[in-house]
Amino acid sequence: GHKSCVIWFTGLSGAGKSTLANAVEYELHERGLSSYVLDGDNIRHGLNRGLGFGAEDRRENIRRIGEVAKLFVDAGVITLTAFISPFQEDRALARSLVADGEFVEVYVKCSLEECERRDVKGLYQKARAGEISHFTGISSPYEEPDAPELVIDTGKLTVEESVHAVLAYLQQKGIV
Ligand code: GGZ
Repeated sequence: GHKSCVIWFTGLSGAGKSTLANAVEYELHERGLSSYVLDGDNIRHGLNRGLGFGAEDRRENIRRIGEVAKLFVDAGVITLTAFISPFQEDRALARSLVADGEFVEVYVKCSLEECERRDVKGLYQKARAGEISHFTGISSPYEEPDAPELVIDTGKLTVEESVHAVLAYLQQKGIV
């Protein structure tokens, strides 16, 4: 058995949120646990199609994701979310929707320099060239979490080490 919860990954574009969320989900699935990843592929292209990247649209994006995550938790699923979620206030709202101890905020920490060096999708280059507006870290702020349950420094840890750190936390808290 396990407790359902939200594992909320936050961090810059290219920090490794989706990679880590999916790798953790794989391990939970291997252990026979019910889990699911919410990310841009299944949310911004579906439910939240039409929302952009201004502060108000990001707030609405995160609010809806928080509400969906709450429903998944009610259904007994360990729910992993991988969104930049740059604003403290919006993350706090998502946290407030579930019970104490059911929200595990994971700050996927990676310097802007490193994210920009990786530039997996070429978005930073476009943002620097002014082809993408409101780009997080370039022309839109990222507010670092004050008191996340976990900080994962993907500039220093391998994916395997990062997954291990998340699983160790979940075990320590009796979630898995
Ligand atoms: C940030 C943007 C932008 C702007 C498009 N700013 O690396 P990606 O491509 O796959 O992840 C980014 C994703 C961010 O969407 P989120 O829903 O996670 O953002 S938020 O939580 O702030 O609502 C990036 C792409 O969308 N992208 N334009 N202007 N990222």
